Order: sequence, then C-alpha cells, then structure tokens
Amino acid sequence: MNITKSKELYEKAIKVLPGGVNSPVRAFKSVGGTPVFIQKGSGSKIYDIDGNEYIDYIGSWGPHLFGHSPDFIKEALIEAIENGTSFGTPTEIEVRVAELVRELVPSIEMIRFVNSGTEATMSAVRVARGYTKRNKIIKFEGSYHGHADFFLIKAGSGALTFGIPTSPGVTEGNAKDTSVADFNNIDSVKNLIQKNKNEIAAIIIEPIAGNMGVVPAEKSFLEELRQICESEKIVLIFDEVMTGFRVAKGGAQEIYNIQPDLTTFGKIIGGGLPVGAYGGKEEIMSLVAPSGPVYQAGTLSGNPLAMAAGYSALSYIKSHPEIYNDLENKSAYLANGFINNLKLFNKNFQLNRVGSMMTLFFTENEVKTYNDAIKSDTNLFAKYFWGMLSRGIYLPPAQFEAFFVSTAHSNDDLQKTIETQREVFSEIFG
Ligand code: KE4
Repeated sequence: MNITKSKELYEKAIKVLPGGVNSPVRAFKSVGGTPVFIQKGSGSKIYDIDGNEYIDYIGSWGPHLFGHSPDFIKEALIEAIENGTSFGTPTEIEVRVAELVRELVPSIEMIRFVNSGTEATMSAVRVARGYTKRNKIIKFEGSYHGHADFFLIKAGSGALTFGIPTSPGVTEGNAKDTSVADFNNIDSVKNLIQKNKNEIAAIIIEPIAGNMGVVPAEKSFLEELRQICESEKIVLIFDEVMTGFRVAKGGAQEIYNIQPDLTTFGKIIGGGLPVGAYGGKEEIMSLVAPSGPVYQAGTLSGNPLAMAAGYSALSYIKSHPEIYNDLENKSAYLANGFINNLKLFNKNFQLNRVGSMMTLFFTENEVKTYNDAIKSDTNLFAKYFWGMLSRGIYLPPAQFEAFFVSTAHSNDDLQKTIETQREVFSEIFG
C-alpha cells in the first residue's frame, strides 16, 4: 500500500505534536509502523491523504453509530452554524438534549454537559465525593475512564489497599485515594471495601468494558455490586462513555436492567463533536455548582454546535429504535464470519461481542477478566492489523480496544471484511 504522503506528513507531525498525534492510541505504537493520516470519512469508509480507501471499524473510537457524516447530523450542523458557534450563555438546545437523554435513559434525573468523557468521569467522581463526604474510589484493573490523575492508577501490591500511579505526574497523594479491584470478581471489591470501611465515595465501572478489549460484566457480578453500593452507601457510577447509546437505546444499564446512581457519557452523545456528560440522581446532581457547592465549569460546555449534533444523533435513535436490530444482525454476521475463518485455520481465538462493539482476542483462553485479556498475542495482532489495513480494512491499532459496526456498514462491506480476514489468516497461519 502506498502511504508516502502519510509518512512525509508524520515526519513533520512528530516535530510539533508529541508522537505526532493528539491522542496516543492514534500513533500505532502497539502495532508499529507509520499511522495513516485520514482526510475524509463518508458512511462506512475513510480515505487517507494518499487516496487509499478503508472500511472503517473505529468510527472515531465509538461516536459514529451511523457512520461518517450522516446527512441528518450534517444538516443539523449547517443549520446551527448559521446562528453562530458558541455564546457562553444558556441556550434552548442544551435543555432539549438534556430532556432527550432523560427520556432515553430513565436513571438520569439531572445531567451536566461537558466536553469529553474524561471531564464527565472526573466530575462524576468529584460530585460523588462531595455527596458522600468520603475521599476514596474503587476502579477496575484494565478499565479506562479518561486521563484524570486519579484514574491513571494500577493495582497496588497485595499488601497495599491503594493503587500505584501508572504515569509520571500522577502523585502518591492521588494514588492513595484510588483502589483497584478485579473486573468480574466481587470478592476483590468486598475485600477493598472492608479495608477502607466507610471511606469509599464511589465505585466506577465500565459495565461492558471496552478498554481491555470488550469484556462484559457478568450479570450476577453487576447485581451484587449494585447491592453492595446500596448497603455501603457508595455511589455506583456506570461509565457508559463507550456503551451509552451504543449497545442499546438506554445503554448497558438497559441491557442489565440495573440503575447506577450516576452515569457518564461521551462519544455518541456528541454525534461526532466534543461532548461528554454526567448525570443521574437529582439528589446527587443538585450538588453541582451553581445549585450546589461542588464546583465544575467549562467555557464550551453545551455549546450550540455540539448540542445540535448530539440532539440530531439522539433524536434519530429515539425515532429509529430499530437500528439496534440492524446493528445486531450486521455485527452477528461479521462475528460469525470471523469465527468460521478461525475454524478454517483451527484457531479458537476469542471474540467477545455485545451488539455492535466487539474485540477479537488473539488468545484461545476465554476472556472474562483483565488477566485473561493480557494473555493475547499482541505481536500476532500487529501482523493481523497490518494485513487488514494494507487490504483496506481499518481496525483499531491495538489489541485491547473495541471495534464498531455502524448502520452505514453494508453487507458488501461485511462480506469483503470477512474475505479479507481469511486472506490475512492464510498469509499469517499458512
Ligand atoms: P475521552 O476523554 O477520550 O472523550 O473519554 C475518555 C473515556 C472514558 N470512559 C471510557 C469508557 C472510554 O472508552 C473513554 C475513551 N475511550 C478511548 C478509546 N478506548 C478514546 C480513544 C483515545 O484515547 O484516543
């Protein structure tokens, strides 16, 4: 594949942008090689600056439930921009989006819009701390909630009841208030709660993890987590930045029929523009400034352009709930094609899927926890990634990520992807 222009541009990019990118995963570090620079997206396709066409399974890491620039979002933006871009004042559209989220996700009584998933999760933790007057939080190994300091923490050694920073610049002070439990292991949660009795403000979880690759929570685990938070008066936060409006109209909480105290959103809620949100019980959210003392603010929060795109996306979901059947059918077709390919090469790699988000783990062990996931062969994954990319299939450039099917993916796209994968497996496995 000819990516000459991408290579030339990357040489310039790395001189002015750390790693040549504005978000690390885009730099292809875990698969090697030069990242391709994308110039355009339309429907299920993206096009790089060398003119290569790809069937896109990243969808901007989740926002593009309907593929790239669907007409209804484009039209909403064109209409909105006629009135200006941002005012820093209350606007009607913000109220309409908030009311629409409340309609689609019953656990949301009150919501605050911000500009990213990170802002949403960090603010949700802050208001949970303000509400409970407790300091500590529990997260799960392998889960990612954005880059706020207190999330960049890995499990401490057995003796430690708190975490260890995973990044320079994150202080011990932050780490001591974050404990890390094992996903799908309720005893690990109980153990940390016992060791930090009455000190835990919140437990934050991706109900369907996407950031260790796709690993759904077991229903019994999530039910028990809900009960424990109830009895221990801990705020349960569902981080649905990825799963919100992705796996169902009402997100993962609709699938599991479990109501968290707070939910965080991002990605799809912005229709491709920068929007995050946190919301839930009014008795908690009413503590957020200016109605309460928990401070949080943002110059461009709820800006009219992003709200117009988000409103357009969520309105489409509300009026076309059948899209989730379409997404399920397309995703199941693709997954079955992948499974059949693996059988041809006697490989029992694990494909975890919930609706239109999935991960093919290059390991033959089932993947129910972070420790299962990291058994995957990342070198083999890198070969697979480049084999697919060079044949026009754009997958996440990392094993521990989800990939996504959109309503714009046609049966031809899916069939081509299945056939291409078979070629790549033949090249890799012989
Ligand atoms: P942002 O700050 O990137 O908008 O959202 C952070 C975040 C929070 N919670 C969950 C469950 C998330 O998946 C994310 C962001 N997801 C990554 C992809 N795994 C974004 C891609 C990137 O970092 O560039």
